Amino acid sequence: MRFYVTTPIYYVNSTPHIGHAYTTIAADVLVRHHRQRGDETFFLTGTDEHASKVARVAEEQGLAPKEYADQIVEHWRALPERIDAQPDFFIRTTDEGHKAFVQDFLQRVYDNGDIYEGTYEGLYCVGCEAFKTEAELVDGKCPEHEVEPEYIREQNYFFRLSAYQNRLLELYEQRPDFVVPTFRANEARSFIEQGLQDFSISRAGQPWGVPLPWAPDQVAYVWVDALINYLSALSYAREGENLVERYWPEVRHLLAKDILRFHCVFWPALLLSAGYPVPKQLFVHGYLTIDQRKISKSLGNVIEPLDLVDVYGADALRYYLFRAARFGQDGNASVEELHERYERELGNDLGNLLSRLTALISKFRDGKLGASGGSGEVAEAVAGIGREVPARFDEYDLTGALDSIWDVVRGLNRHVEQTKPWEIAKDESRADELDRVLYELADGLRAVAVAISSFLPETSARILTALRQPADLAWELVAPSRAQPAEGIAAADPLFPRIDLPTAAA
Ligand code: ME8
Repeated sequence: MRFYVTTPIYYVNSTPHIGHAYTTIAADVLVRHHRQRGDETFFLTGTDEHASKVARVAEEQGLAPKEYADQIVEHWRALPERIDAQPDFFIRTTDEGHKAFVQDFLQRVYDNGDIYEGTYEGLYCVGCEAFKTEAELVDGKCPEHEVEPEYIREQNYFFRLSAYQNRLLELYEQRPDFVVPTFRANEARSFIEQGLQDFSISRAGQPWGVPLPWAPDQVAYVWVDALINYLSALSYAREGENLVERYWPEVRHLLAKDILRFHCVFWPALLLSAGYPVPKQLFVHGYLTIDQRKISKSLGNVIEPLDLVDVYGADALRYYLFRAARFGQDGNASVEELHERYERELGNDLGNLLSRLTALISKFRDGKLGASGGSGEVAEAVAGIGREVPARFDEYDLTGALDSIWDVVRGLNRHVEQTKPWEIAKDESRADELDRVLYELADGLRAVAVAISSFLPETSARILTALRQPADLAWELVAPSRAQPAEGIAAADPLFPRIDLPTAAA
């Protein structure tokens, strides 16, 4: 199996915030999980640079747009590493390889007769980088950015989106899981059913962008330029190789609901026109809010995700974001809740389990773990997540995957309380029983470490090391009785040490 996942490419008019980290982490969790299943994976993220708002910020700073982008892109390049994400390629829309591909793509659409010249007269929201109709405004303002759009009149080129209405409806008819969750597919479909208007695919008024091959005095509309990244990257990410055939048919786009129409309507139509297959699947997640407001650069209401990572570590943030909201739905995140879950779920449920278990093995068995069969409750629970978690992942239900794994973590803690290894240890005649109980617990925690590794890569490795188990993360190992006999197990340091609630970040 092949699995190619993308994040939106982010605007460089500002620096990354937790909302961007959210999608990038989700993509990384998915990709790591699929690698565990033995899939051949590719993970793409990057930056969208040819926006008018980028040119404007550059001008405010007295820099040429490219000069400005070259500086700020370093913050974006640093994002994946700070949150322990491992993209295979980082695309910038200012890459020469991308620009050449965009020109080729647009030429194909042009040659297909889907582009015509016209006059655009109307409103444009620079925040959305989108043309707006009166009907989309609330009190004359863009509801997303809370600013009045600008009036534009210019001669430019239009894409015949209206000609694709029926083909798009057929696509949604034939592939009920083209867009997930289903309520998002319905949203896209009803937008299509209302009737599609042709849209402008070029801008005459601003020079920052990719010149149209047939009219180089105009640049490609930033959204068209940006969407093509998902395809263009495959053409030059690996020198001397074209990955388009290998990965394009397997692409899954991750995005939030703010950019649903561009991805679920405009993009498949552009691909059909240029003669490429439409994406395999799009997953549209909700917004993360703080105090019920969208965390957004334009509203000046921003949590700096890198700050939370400095305090709690990347693993804790990777975990918490899929607890704050059921992945897919909107949800509210707060530093207080992160702190509380860090202490209760990561520190107590998972961290203490490892500390207790390694202390017991060290104290009563001199750090040795013998081979012993596992059956019964713990083994069943482990076999259960071996089946259940991949099914959750196949539905992008990252929160459900965490729920399943956490049931086992809690079950293991209950098992410690019920079996009371420290009591068994008092009675020499129960030595075999103690061996069996310690093995069951260690084996269960080992399987949990493998299962949780896509969310908590660093913690997972620490647990396996503490239990003196191989670092192999193959999904087959999320099964009972796979713990290897081991020696030298010592009482482990806390996985999630106590932290003072940071006041600055709250
Ligand atoms: O739209 N909650 O870039 P962008 C959840 N350049 N996700 C959030 C979020 C929040 N509060 N804030 C941001 C663009 N995101 C275009 C995309 S793609 C061809 C071009 C995430 O910098 C989420 O994935 O505004 C959202 O769709 C994306 O960042 C928007 O990033």
